[in-house]
Amino acid sequence: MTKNIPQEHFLKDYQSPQYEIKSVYLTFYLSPNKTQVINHMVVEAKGGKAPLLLDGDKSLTLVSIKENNQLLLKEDYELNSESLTLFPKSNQFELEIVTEVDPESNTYLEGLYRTNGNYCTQCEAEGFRRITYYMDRPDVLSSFTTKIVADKAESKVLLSNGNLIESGDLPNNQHYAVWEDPYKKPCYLFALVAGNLEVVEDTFVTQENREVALKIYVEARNLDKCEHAMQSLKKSMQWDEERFGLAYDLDVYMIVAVDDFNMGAMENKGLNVFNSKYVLAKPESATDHDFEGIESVIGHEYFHNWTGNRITCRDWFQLTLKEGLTVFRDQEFTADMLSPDVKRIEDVKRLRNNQFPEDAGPMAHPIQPQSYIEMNNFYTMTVYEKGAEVVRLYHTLLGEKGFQQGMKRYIECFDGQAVTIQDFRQAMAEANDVNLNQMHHWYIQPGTPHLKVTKTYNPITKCLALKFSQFLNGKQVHLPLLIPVLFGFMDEEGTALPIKPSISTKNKVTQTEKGMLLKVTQLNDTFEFMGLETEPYLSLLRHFSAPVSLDYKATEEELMVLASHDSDSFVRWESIQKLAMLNLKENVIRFENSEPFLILDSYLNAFKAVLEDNEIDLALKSLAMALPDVIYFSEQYEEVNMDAILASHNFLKKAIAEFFEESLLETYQALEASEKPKYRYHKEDIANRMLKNRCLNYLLQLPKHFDIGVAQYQNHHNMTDVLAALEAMNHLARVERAQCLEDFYQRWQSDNLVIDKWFALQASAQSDQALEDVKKLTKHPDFTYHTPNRLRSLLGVFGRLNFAGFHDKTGEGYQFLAEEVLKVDKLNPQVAARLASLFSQWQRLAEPRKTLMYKAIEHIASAEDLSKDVFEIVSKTLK
Ligand code: 0A1
Ligand code: ZN
Repeated sequence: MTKNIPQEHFLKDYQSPQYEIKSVYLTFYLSPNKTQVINHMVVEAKGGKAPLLLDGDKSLTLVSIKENNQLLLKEDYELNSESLTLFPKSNQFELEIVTEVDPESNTYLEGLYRTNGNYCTQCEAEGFRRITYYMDRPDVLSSFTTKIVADKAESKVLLSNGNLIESGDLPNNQHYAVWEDPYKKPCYLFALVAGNLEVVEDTFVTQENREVALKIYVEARNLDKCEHAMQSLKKSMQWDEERFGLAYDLDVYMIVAVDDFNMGAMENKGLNVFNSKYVLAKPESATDHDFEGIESVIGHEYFHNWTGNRITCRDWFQLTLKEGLTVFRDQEFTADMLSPDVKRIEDVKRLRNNQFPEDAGPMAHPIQPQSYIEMNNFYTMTVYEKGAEVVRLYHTLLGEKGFQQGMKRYIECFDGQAVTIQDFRQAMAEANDVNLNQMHHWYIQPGTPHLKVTKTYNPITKCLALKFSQFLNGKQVHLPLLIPVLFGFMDEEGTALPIKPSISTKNKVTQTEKGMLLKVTQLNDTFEFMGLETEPYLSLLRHFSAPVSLDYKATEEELMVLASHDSDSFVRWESIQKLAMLNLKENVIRFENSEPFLILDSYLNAFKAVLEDNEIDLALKSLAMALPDVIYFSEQYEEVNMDAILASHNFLKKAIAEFFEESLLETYQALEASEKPKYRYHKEDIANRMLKNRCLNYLLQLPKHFDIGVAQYQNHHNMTDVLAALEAMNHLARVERAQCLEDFYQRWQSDNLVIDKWFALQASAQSDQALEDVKKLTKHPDFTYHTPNRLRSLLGVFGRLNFAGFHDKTGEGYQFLAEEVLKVDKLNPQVAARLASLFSQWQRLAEPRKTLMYKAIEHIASAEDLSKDVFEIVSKTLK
């Protein structure tokens, strides 16, 4: 373990900055191994005569410092590996700091780095300090001008934030460009890109009649894959005007796609840098899922221009202020572009599979973390996705109109400022003249709330009492949460029953645009309803109206009625998933008692009803036919018996295939025959492919249908169908699978994003060979430790999705990944930390895996010179 324990930062210690940086003029002399950065600032003390502390990093080489043109001597300042402290002589002064950096050796991909020979930057959260000494904190807003000087042949294109104000040639085959950003911004939104890139251009005219030049910069070989990204950008701009009344505020919007990027994309003002995965697509090489990802990430970064850039965060503990809100906005955007019901279910699945485990594990934190060692570790599913669910609570409580009034006020009050989550809530409350103070409890407490519901029906008084009890982390000692529950009642036939709250309940129940809503505000809260002739079935948490785990013991009959008749598609989907879960859990017990598995009639009947329903949307049908994911299934247990869980899951999947073979085949063939030959990114076509490929996946559980998979692989030219065929074949080590994989590799060898899929397929194949195969693949010529996408597609997928291989009983899967984490940590701590978090569930695993995984984490923890990133994850995991 690192000898010096890294420093922890606390929200409670926040202090406003003592200095203002009025303006900053940066000059970059680009060179692969020695780039010089001249940082000229106009600084003003805000009162007092405190020392000026500038953040820095060990990767910086300090060349010189001048205060009001006077060169400072070593004794005039204090320098260490993380900061530079100055003792200014006056209240307003100019500071010129010259540093050198080495972009070529920057494998962390933070600060200024090189990717395929081009220069780019990543400054969020604290990367700007790897470029120059600065007050690297989001509440220091300044006016930036950037001059870039570079070799003409090496860097044809020179880009930074804002507007190009000057450019020209220089001696020695050099040229330059000067960019000026008219909006003040924190340094995390700074960007620079330079290199030999090509551009795809279009324009958009805003509602304010501003003509905006839209430019997507890519490497020449990718020019044919930008059409969808451009369309997505235009749709985002249009949508934000229509739904939020927000228009773009510069004359140019630039997107740059790079292959080496730690995250999805970055919202730098006017110059977004994207992981190429979220820009590049053509039907032959990208799936429906990829197309949807691009539309949503382009939307996300664009929406940040208002929620993040124009109004930013006071400090990094407020991250969910911009991220929760912007994810909510991108979710709504996708819902409006495609199908709202499908999107809602997909988002709930994502939350349950990824965020719920995080919130139940050793890294659990509130959406407003109270402390961190390495901020990059807090770009989490909790801050983003649970944060978005909390923003959605405001939306559910206030309605679309009230929410938009709140947004309007938020922007009027705080434009151009760095603010807090309280400021956002205040705007929402004031604009609607309501008190929302209780909402704060969602921000400061970790854990997925459990909402237990007990129903008491009195056949004489015809009265129903519903008692809601909130639990957090197993206890009832927390600050009570405000939990909005959309709900309905129905009879045994599935007919909706009237909702008549008693006098005492009336003010806690309202009719909203999303349906009837009750508000749970106490740890124990009871609601009474009158005039119910029979005991009703309960439809609760419609639309998944709060990010909670609902604990209501519905009967199988109740679930069957809800699954086919509820008016809310989320509840219909949820009910059939619950029936599947009952079946899966029953078989876990049977596995443990060495009894034969069974398939429950209730699930069979519900599945049959869905499969035979010709009215429902095909995408919803496909979602309803899917089994709960293994991750969510294992989340149901305090002690996870991996063998039992996998056996039960595999059994039920195969049993469904056997039971419904004929019908699945018929559906598959009909959809295959009706599929349009030309690919369209359109919701009906997507739904068709989704259902068809769901059927295919079941059918290939039966080896006799393997040929259908091979035929689909050979006959289709869109990646959605090609990849679905490979995925369906992936669980059987048959020669045809190997041949298709080889063919796929040969065909796509030169396309990095497709080769990522090729690695991911093999990394997720559940076979006895899995671990050996993955080990071998780390030696493959196309494997590289320098590209995060490649690391994620091989190592990330193996640890997250290869249950058989990673959780191999010998513990070798754990050891292997631990070694890989240590290798990656030397090059890219951010990615290493994400891989290290794959060990977070060790405490819940049944022996022998628990001890084996513990040992692997200990092995990481005992290494010399761990990064702060990995140190924080493993030390918290071992606690
Ligand atoms: N703000 C970006 C995500 C992002 C965060 C950190 C990064 O590097 C450490 C990169 C990107 C977003 O929400 O899209
Ligand atoms: Zn974001």
